[in-house]
Amino acid sequence: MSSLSANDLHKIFTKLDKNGDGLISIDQVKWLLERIGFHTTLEELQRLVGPTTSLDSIEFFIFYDIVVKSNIGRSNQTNSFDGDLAEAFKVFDLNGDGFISCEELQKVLSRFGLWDEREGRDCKSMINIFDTNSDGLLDFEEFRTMMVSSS
Ligand SMILES: [Ca+2]
Ligand SMILES: [Ca+2]
Repeated sequence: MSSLSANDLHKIFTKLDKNGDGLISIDQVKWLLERIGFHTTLEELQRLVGPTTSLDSIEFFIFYDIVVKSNIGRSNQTNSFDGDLAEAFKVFDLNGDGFISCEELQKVLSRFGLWDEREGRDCKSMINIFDTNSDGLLDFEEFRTMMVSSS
């Protein structure tokens, strides 16, 4: 992560403000952030800047400050955590219907040697703990809760 001085920021702003109207667009801000190692989405930026689509230089400086301090990189980690979870979910969802059934949970856990019959565990009661909508299956959100609470 590189952090820029006010002078650098001013130079960058002038460069980005191609038509010289003293405003730069959110897309340009996003592009700049990516250049310095902050990967974020337009939605995320929009949340931070509010209902505007362009920033003047003062707003840009303040915004840059907020972004660097709040460290958008952290939400990056969350994204890749979700990505890993999505991969894990696919492993469990053997028939690919978007839900993990009792049988699927048991099969996959046994495959990884994580299912111990002797403990007398039963997949239904395991699922029940996290099955917030009580359909007897784990959807991605429920699966996520299970993984988060077990890690
Ligand atoms: Ca399934
Ligand atoms: Ca469910």
